[in-house]
Amino acid sequence: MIGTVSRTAEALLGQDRFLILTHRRPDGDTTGSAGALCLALRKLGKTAYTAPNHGVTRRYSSHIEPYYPPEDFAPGCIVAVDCAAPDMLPSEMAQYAERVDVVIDHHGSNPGFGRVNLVGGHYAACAEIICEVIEAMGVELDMDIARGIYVGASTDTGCFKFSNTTSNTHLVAAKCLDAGVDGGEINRALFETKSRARYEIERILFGSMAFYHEGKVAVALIRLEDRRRTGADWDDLDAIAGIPRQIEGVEVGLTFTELESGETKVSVRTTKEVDAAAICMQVGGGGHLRAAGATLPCASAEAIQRMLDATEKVYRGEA
Ligand SMILES: [Mn+2]
Repeated sequence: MIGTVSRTAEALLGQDRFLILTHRRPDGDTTGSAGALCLALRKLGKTAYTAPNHGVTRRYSSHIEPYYPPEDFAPGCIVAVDCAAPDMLPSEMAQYAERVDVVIDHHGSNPGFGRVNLVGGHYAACAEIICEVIEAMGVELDMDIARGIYVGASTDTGCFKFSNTTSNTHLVAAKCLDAGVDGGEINRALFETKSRARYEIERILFGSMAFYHEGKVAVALIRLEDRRRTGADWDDLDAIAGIPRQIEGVEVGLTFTELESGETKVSVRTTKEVDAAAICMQVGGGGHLRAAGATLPCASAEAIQRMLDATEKVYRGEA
């Protein structure tokens, strides 16, 4: 852990007029963390707002949109939550990148770009750290604060299912349930309920799936035309790349999405046998061991061929 919870809590208690920043393509952790911290600071009698994030989708907007500042607001203390680096801030927040006062994050790669930094790389979710900071400031979790924390912990662990989930994640979730959060209802809405557009896109995705390398590699394609016809937006496509890997025997799931620009986005999800980043790095992309991606400057047919070649090279131990 870089920094200490108590010193971070102290730094926050000594400040006022907070503006809380979230990362680009905001997820449940950055928005849930921001909303929870904002409410906790307000409970202490402070002025606190969350910065408008233009990329927020309807799934997570309720955590930050109600707390957007008035236009003439001049922040006194800028806090970034769940932001791994200044360039992770959306363009509308770039003006604050150089003057972040407090960074609270769980990405081990965070360079510590604030004046005060609290970075715990072993936490599954930033929301877990936010929970500790809120408690250290002497604020009791109420249902509204706990809802943000719970959503952050739940979404960053795939509903407490991914290998990053720790006993602390469950402890934090337990505190949220004690504060009155309805975990079953939140998780049903986040992980089970799907929009009609999402359902139509999944139907297309399953129909498009083809298998290679003795069934170990699955390829799925979402065409531009499919998105237009179904009306599916990026919210509807959230985590869709995890689907090919669900099929027994599949070690590499390659999900291709045609972009308006004529380029093709690929998301790679693998099981423990194969390094996803090693596949994507061959085409200029990158990511983690099990989840990586790239954008190829070509049409989908060529992108599929290039990614199959790249995957083959990893299997042969050549990349
Ligand atoms: Mn996170």
